[in-house]
Amino acid sequence: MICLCSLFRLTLILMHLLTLVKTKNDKGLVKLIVKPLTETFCFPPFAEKTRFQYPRDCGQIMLNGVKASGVYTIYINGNKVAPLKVSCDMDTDGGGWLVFQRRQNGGTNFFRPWADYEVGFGDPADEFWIGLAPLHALSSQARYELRVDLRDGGSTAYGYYARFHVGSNTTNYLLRLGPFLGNAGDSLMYHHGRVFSTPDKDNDGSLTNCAESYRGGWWYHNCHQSNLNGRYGDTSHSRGVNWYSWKGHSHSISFVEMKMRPLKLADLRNKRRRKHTQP
Ligand SMILES: [Ca+2]
Repeated sequence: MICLCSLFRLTLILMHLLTLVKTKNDKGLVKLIVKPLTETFCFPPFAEKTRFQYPRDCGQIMLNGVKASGVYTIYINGNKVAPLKVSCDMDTDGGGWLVFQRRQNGGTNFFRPWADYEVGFGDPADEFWIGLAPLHALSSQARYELRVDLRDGGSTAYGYYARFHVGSNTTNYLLRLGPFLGNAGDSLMYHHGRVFSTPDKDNDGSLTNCAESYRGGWWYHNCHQSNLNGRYGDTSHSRGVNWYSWKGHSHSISFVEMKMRPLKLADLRNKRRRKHTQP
């Protein structure tokens, strides 16, 4: 019979057996490191495969090997004490998109005060607005691109902006955009450089209260070419979920998603694509 003392000795020997492990650092350089045998064989799936233990966006979740769209936990600025549940779109145009707004059934009220728009509301698995404060923090982590996906009556369209940033609360969440691409027409650049308004906080460029008149919170100017937080299903002029260059001001679009992705992720993908297509 093996005594307890022998078992203890055997365990100690195993723990001190070391193995050489080949790893890659962020720059892709291969290096050899020495690890205890126990670590190598007992806990490799998490320690070796998860590149970002506290992913800051859906791009890093994708780089961790996640391929399915869904709700995941991120940590803005890698801050592990502040987890945030977000919706990731891993299917559209290569994936890695963090969805920050969705309309799809009218079940969530978007005619809300400043305080709600600031912190966010709704359900990331259904209709929601992530919040202006998280949007500022998220879009300040790196350089981001923006995509707006629209769907209505079996047809789809999208708008893409090569840069997306939302300022801090001291700027009233000023919107900054880069050049447009897409087949929906550009109905957001009109709002570039504008600040956010809600029914109870009129920061727009009009004598009237745009948010009150058009039933949502937005970067209203005088007043809008897009109103993606407008009243779901409302076909009266400018009040519904509008994207003027696709469906005009009197059509409320039935499905909308707004999403952001780090530009660096697209660069990485393009580099890989170029590498694979080179003769
Ligand atoms: Ca006004």
